[in-house]
Amino acid sequence: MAPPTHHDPDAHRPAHDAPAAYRRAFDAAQPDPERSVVRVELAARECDFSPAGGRFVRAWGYNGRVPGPPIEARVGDVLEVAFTNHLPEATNIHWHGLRVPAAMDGTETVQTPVAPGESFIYRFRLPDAGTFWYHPHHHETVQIERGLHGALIVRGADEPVTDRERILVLDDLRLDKKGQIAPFGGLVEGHDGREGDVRLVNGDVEPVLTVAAGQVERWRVINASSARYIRLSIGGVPFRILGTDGGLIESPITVTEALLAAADRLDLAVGPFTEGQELAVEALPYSRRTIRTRKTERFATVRVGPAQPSRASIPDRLRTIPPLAPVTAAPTRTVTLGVKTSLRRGVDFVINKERHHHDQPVKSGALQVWDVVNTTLMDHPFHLHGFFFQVLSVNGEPPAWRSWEDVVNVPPRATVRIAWLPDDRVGSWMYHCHILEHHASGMMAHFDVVA
Ligand SMILES: [Cu+2]
Repeated sequence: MAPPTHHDPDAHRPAHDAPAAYRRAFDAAQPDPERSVVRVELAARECDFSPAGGRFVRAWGYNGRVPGPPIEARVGDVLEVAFTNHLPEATNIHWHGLRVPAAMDGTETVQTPVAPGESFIYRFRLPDAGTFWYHPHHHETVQIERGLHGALIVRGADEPVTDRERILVLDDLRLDKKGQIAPFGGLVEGHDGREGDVRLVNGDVEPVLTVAAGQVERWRVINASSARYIRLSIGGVPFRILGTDGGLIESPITVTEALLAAADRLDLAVGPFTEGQELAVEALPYSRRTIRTRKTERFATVRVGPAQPSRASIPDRLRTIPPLAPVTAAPTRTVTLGVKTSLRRGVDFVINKERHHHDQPVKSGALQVWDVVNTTLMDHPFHLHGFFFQVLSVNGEPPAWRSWEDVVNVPPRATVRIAWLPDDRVGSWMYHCHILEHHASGMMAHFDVVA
């Protein structure tokens, strides 16, 4: 998107009462006076797309595309999205991972869903660089699955230099015998969450990604699946993790695989390769203790073409992430992910034993240390709206490196301790499991940030 510019005085909103660590992160994001307003028009409507290059699948897309158009901007820009709903049902847009004001979070708590034929303007400043995404927060099991989701990329001033950048939105679709999106529901789907056998990269089935030999690419990977976990491998060769949900990590980490829970993002440095190499971009088996299990499955193929000169430069130090709390910090709250049997629905996914739990408010500037306790026998991707957190420990063990996250996987019977700081963005927020069927079942909670 070409960012047209005009001066916007009210976009500058200091976080005056946020404690030091968070304020530093926020100050670093203050826009310069030359910042831009990025204006985007999004319309949700029924559309056809052909993931297998043949048969058309009836879908719901933003601007007639699945996934929706990527929105690209710079830190400090103001994003203004004029949204129109041409769907046969109400919808809204949640800006996943963005530190927006509560009123712009796009949930039903803060906004009446946009009725068919109606419009709404979302407008907020982009304080952080990173790989984010947008999707409805209404009837998600159907709306996101049918194709309503897109990437939102915010670039910072000091990004590592790579030769090429790709956005890879990974998704899966469950099609019926007629090749159309299968009807929603059923016991297995309610328990496991919906997974499909058609695996998509940017709406294509197993595309070939041609990479020039000798070059290093930045891949911004988004797991837009309803429920699927992707244990990502690139032909088994090493690649570097540069960033996670909340932007760059402190130093690149070299791995041969990385797990993306549902709604997770990872920024990777991939390559260099040698000409003629062919590598499978695939999901290795990962058991999240579901009824249905999966083998290794391919998402795409990397084919390495003739060499091109490289100007890639990835420093050993990407940025500093000040720790929000010591690993030993005592929890201020326990969030318990659980299941309950239900005569009517079979099983309910709950938080603190309650469907659609109402949790206690938190105070602006008061450090939060939460134990997210999974009492169930399956994994759940925990998502906090509007704020990044740091993982302090998983079952008492500190993680190998520090990062800002808005999604963390909570393994079965595990306790994940997170720390986060509510700033001055008072209002209604929520957290929930990002397996869409679990969220819909009730594994979510509302809470307020109060002054
Ligand atoms: Cu869940």
